[in-house]
Amino acid sequence: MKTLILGFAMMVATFTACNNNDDQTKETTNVGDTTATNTAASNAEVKTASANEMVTAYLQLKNALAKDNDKEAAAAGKQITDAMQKTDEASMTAEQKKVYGEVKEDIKEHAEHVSNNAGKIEHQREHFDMISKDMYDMVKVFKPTQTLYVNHCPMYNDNKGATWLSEVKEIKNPYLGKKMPTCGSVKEEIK
Ligand SMILES: [Cu+2]
Repeated sequence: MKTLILGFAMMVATFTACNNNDDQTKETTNVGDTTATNTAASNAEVKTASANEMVTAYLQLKNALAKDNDKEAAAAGKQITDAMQKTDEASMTAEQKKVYGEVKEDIKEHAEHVSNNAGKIEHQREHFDMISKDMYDMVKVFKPTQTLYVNHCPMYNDNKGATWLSEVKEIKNPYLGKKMPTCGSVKEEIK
């Protein structure tokens, strides 16, 4: 757990730097924030916890990266943050609220980077790696409506490896894409 927290601290440092290098990212984020405020107001009546919508958007992101499609990945990143706008924490159990509270800022930040980085698929994949860790924690407490498979690719990131969630048992690697579509194996089933 300590290693994980340290890891996140280091990632935050890295991504701060990455933000500063990208004026366009800032601009887009600002526009996004304004829209987000409006969306939040108009969705005040949406009562359904959007955890499942987040998972659906995450799976779209995963499938876009597996196809090497950076534009679809960017759109899916936006869908993740849109789903989060609708989240109703009052409808969550204490355990769900705790886990969601721990991961929400992190997921939001990484999803924003994914949506702001069409054209830089390797950069999107770095953020997808982080989102995948948070989504894993989430689906452990928000029972998914469909069976999810926890897959692992040992080669990504100079053989440090990375994990992702999938709705299908068949391996379609989102980290290596068409270069090595079947690299990886199923580690766990969540239902
Ligand atoms: Cu970034």
